Amino acid sequence: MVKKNQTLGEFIIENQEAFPYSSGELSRLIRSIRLGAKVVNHEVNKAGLVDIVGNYGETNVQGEDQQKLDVYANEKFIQTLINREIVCGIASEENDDFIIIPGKKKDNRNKYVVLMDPLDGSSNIDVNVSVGTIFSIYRRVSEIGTPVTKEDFLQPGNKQVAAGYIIYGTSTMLVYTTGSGVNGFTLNPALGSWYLSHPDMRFPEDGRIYSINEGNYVHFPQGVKKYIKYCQEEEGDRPYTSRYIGSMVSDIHRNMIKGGIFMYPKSSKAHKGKLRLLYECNPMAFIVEQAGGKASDGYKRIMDIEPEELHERAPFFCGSKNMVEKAEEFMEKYRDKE
Ligand code: AHM
Ligand code: MG
Repeated sequence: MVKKNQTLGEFIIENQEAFPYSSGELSRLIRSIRLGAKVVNHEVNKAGLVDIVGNYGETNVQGEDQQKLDVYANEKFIQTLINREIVCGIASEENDDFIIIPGKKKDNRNKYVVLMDPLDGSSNIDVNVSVGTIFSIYRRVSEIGTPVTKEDFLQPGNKQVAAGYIIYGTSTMLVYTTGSGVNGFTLNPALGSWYLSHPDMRFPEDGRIYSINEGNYVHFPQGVKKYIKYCQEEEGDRPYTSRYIGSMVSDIHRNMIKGGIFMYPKSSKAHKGKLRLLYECNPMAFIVEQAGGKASDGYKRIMDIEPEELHERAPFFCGSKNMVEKAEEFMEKYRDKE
């Protein structure tokens, strides 16, 4: 039963049976992410005070500049999960390859793997704009007790057992699903406790916000261009409002509350878009669907894509069901004009 203002700890205990395979392992895993989030939150909040912003001087596997807080968040989440011996493997947007966690007694019998984007939207940190952490949890497919393999991570999104995000905004929130709805918890920084502030979050079926980087307009497929023009037309409840933070977690979080569509399509510059299927699209798609919204690559369900590589990208359209379906209609209509 969902009770507003419950702490996350109470919520996890009370809802344990609703978790898939409820052995307690997944609950421990969520608790450990909750801990990592508090540590990262503390550091993110200090970013304006201390000289922590700026590039770390390394580039990640996608050839992008890494910033100090990306590295910090990556290390903290990995450390927390390893120290608590809660998972058997981790893949992160910031690491070239996945990490095998052997377990201290060399017999790690944990069932779950975690995939994460430790700090999404990190180019926003030094301008005091919200950033987020995204995580996705799967049961391993290889034999328990053996080292994890790539196949444990290359599972389609429809196999996720849990997913969530943390948004470091005007307040810090943890929003997650274990496949039976979406709940949002707000951190009380004075007490270090998370309270259920957004029980059973629902994506409005319709919305009036469209979020896309229109600076890329000339490079977009025809279907996207036509859909943008449709959003801007004076008719019925249109024109819609354009809102784009450039921090996906924040853009989708806002749209989930107010109703809207978020798009990062492919373009003539990036033929699969920018966002990573495993660390960004799948977990957000799971949350969005669990809240009654829709997530697609413009043609088909994001969570049904069979991944081939850890760092692969996918075009991403997600949000209010009717808006995503309308965008898909345009994509289909102009499919041969891409
Ligand atoms: P990142 O993982 O390097 O931070 O990139 C992902 C972010 C998303 O949060 C956001 O939606 C997108 O990049 C913005 O990209 P752009 O600046 O191309 O619009
Ligand atoms: Mg990212």
